[in-house]
Amino acid sequence: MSDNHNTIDDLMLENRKFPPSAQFKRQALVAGTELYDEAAEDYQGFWARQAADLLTWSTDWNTICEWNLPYAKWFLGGQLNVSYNCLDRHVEAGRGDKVAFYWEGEPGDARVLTYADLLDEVQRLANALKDLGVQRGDRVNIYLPMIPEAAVAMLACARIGAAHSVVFGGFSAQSLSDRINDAEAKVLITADGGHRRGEVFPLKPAADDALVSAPTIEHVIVVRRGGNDVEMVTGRDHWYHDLIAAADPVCPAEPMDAEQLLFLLYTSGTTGKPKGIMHTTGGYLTQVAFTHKYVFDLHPDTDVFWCTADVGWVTGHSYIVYGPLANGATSVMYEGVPNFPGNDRLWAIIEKYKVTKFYTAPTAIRTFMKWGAAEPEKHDLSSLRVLGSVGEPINPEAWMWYHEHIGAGTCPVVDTWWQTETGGIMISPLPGATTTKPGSATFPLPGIGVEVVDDSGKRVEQGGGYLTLTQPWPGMLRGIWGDPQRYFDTYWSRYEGRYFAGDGCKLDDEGYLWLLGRVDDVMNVSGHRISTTEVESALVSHPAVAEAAVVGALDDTTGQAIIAYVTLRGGSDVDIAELRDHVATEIGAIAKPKTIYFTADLPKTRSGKIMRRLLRDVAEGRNLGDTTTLADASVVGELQRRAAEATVED
Ligand code: 7RM
Repeated sequence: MSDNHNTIDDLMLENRKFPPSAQFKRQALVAGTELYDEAAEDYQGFWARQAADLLTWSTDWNTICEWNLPYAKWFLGGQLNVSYNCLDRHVEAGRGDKVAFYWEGEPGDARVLTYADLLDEVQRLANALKDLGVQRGDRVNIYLPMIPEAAVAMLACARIGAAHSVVFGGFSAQSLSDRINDAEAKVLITADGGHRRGEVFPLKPAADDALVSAPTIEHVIVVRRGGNDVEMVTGRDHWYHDLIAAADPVCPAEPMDAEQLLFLLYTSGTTGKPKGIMHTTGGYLTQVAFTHKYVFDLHPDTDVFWCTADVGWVTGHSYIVYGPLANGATSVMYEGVPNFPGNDRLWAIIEKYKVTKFYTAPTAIRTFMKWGAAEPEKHDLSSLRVLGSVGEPINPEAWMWYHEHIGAGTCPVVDTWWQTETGGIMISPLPGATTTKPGSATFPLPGIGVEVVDDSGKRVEQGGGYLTLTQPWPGMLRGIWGDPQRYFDTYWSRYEGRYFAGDGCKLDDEGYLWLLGRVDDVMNVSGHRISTTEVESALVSHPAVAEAAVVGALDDTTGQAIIAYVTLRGGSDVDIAELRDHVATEIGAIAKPKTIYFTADLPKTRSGKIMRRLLRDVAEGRNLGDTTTLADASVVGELQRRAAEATVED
């Protein structure tokens, strides 16, 4: 435990280590320290070499990085086109027939799109957008299911220099209109509906509702996917297939300045209105191409890459669309949920397409644990080579389960830490070079500067603290759309000269980084600052537990008391006293939950992150705040009812 009570206590000890196998190392792009050494010498020169090696520029830059805190500009004077880099250059090099996407619809239909197919459709849509009056610098909103047209729409915008703003298809009409209005978008690209959990969910009706209060939208392009009835407003609404059929097939990619706005992506944050995170062209594409290649040890001729995120999240932007396509990779894109028609759908897809690199979220892994190892055992997963994790801290037991039951004990697991704001992966193992420890994202990637600091900003060498980034990186956000003050306040005001990520983090005795969750979630029990992640990991290390969410609730005696919500693995049973003792044994009596509730589900955001703020509201008997970002609002109602009952029993 750390003696420094101004930071976060370091409670959990995890000793298992997994070096890359000799066999993996032999074929790996990086098996030694060469990239780290090069970047340590000169990080800007390192990124410049990546930009030159991985991308095709129409004009060379004259300045690698101009850094006026908090604003960075990368590759100034340089010009390139993102859509050219993702499509044309691969086709020009004779790889037009290579598969870009194996797309799998939820009902079982499938499409195969080559690089040539994508290029053709992107050029047509780009021309259609121009015909509708979209110009360089305009914003286009995208509100689509997980269909190839989502990638086409993003690339068509990039081709003509319009910034896209993708809104997750599960968000409400209100969320959509808020985001359209903030961005003042001219065009909306949506669909009639999509398939989810065996049903068609309507999108166009929600878009119509949003448009009642979104006056900047002049035209709406509608993809037919759900087959549900929709109303089309004459003059405003156009079927995608009609526009594509009529469009001029040739739309040359125009060079864009490296700092041209590529997209806005809104993140909700904990309070206030969503922030439009700004990403630009050259630096962003450099970082996503670099990280996709090296973190996943990409062998583009043989790999089939699958990132299970939705394109509505940054993970989908960077590792379904821009990273894989810039690298000329073959990817899988899947429309639906992991349990339709059965709990083995993802494993069936891996077997069908012989997926080699699989990238998913801890929330999904813990759900697979709950469903049991018999599901993946029904399928041949022997094509897999690397497994990735992103979105939340991965508990050591979930890491082990992933490694053993999905990766057959042989695939390296890369736990990748990053944010919407960072654009691409920042902290991660390189699978051929890094000895991993279950639950640790290990080390910053080459070219990335990370330091853990205490409350006063003093560097922590070992133990808990706050994660900061010490130097600009190419994919960093360029600001918050329309709100420079909020940009400075949120990220650059807490520690002078550093980016504050908002995450707790500890360093172990070998310099490994262990992410501890959002600092807003850190608990204070009798003056000990305890991370929710560590108590959750202790709970998940009990064989009966699949998933746990831990919060600090106000307590007269201890300041805050630890309340745990626990989901059991299929067929398991355990009593509360045993679980409390288990936590005490794993990390110490101070971290023993005062109360444990068993629950079939936990409240999560639509991207799968546990919403501890709501659980705190429940535990402290408050009315719930904003629940609009919840994936399933019924979950908290049930927990509230039981919290009320428990209070009566007390
Ligand atoms: C990519 C993404 C960002 C927040 C971030 C963390 C958490 C993401 C990890 C992680 C521990 C990880 N973008 N987070 N990855 N925590 N280990 N490997 O998720 O903007 O939606 O969220 O997610 O708290 O700050 S995001």
